[in-house]
Amino acid sequence: MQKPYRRLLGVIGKPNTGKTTFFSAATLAPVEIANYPFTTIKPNRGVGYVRTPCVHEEFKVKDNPKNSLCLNGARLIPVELIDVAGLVPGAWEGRGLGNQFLDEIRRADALVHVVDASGGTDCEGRLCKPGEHDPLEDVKFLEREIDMWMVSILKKDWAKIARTAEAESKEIYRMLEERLSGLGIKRSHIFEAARKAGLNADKPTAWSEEDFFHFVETLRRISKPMLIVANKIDLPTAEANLKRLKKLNYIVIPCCAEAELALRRAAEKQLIDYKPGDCNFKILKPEKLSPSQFKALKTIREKVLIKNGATGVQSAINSVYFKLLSMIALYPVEDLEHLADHSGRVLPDVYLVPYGTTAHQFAYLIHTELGESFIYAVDARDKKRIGEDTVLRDRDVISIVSAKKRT
Ligand SMILES: Nc1nc2c(ncn2[C@@H]2O[C@H](COP(=O)(O)OP(=O)(O)OP(=O)(O)O)[C@@H](O)[C@H]2O)c(=O)[nH]1
Ligand SMILES: [Mg+2]
Repeated sequence: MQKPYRRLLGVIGKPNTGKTTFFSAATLAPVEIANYPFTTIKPNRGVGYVRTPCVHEEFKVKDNPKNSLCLNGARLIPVELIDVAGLVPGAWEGRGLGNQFLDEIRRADALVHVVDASGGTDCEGRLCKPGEHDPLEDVKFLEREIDMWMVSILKKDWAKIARTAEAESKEIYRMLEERLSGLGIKRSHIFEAARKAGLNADKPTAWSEEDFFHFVETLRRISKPMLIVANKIDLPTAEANLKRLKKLNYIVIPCCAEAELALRRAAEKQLIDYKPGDCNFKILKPEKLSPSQFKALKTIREKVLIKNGATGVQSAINSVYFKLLSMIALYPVEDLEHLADHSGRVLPDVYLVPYGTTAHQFAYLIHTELGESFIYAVDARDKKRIGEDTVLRDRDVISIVSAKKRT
């Protein structure tokens, strides 16, 4: 079963925008990348990382991570990504690889929409003159595809659902939840969408066509939160489009996925010192670099890193987890004095959990048994006891005291 704190990130967009490049840069998975549409047919799944400053420096200990990595003070927490086939207009009706695509994003908890900010690919991902295509259209089109997909699932028996809900005083939320559970949509999402859209959930038969569409759109925003990666920012025509994209109601991250991929691969070969999300890199083995590699690295530094602060890939992944999904990072420890687990590993684990998680809920997330035998928790910073209802904060280091054991 998927652990409750696991969240799947879907990388989506029309063909040829750099989705697989983004995915590959984030996961270092060897996957096919090419400058024509529909390079990706079967979805790629892989593990990327959320980056957070590790607490070991603050606590002045040397850590020994188990479920994550610590690179020079940066804690990298593994998260799952899925890269799917490009989406073309009409996908919801089955055009392109539409149905398959939509099937794959069912399970995604959040979406990264990779847009070709340079405007160098048309609405179906074919190469065009840079600047010729308007990436804002891609944002609108993708929203519409997902909306129409949800509408097509709901519309079929909407009238019946609405009537039954009213006549048999059944909650519309429960009925819609049943209908939409395959899309990873929960009752809380539906509840919030109806409330936000200002609709009367007791009288669904009175919803107009417009109300219904407004509900679906709100539901999409809540259940599949999305941010925009303005990719190919290295190309001159991207700058103006980035400004325009930023005016939309989304988090927009300027990105050069190609640069991140090059840096990650060079770091993997230990040619450079670079961690995902860094604003610079250091060349470690200049003698092993060819003149063209030198030039490429220099260009990345000047045109991408100095200009934008980073390549954008890490920033996008972090924004998904920390902003869109409002998650926090928690470190469970057993031995408070050494901040270690039962075998003496220091700060072994870090968990991403939704903001609002209480100490008791955290115990359950670690292990059901620990939740059941929970007595109290201790905050490692001030060594004070905290009660079961205390809401935990980002980067808390927590020891749980239970009737059976401590964690
Ligand atoms: N200039 C530039 N080109 C990029 C960047 N990222 C990707 N590309 C290029 O864009 C083209 C498409 O990249 P892919 O990663 O295969 O794109 P995709 O969105 O996965 O494409 P499909 O699988 O066909 O939908 C390739 O030629 C990449 O090298 C970038 O940041 N800048
Ligand atoms: Mg691809």
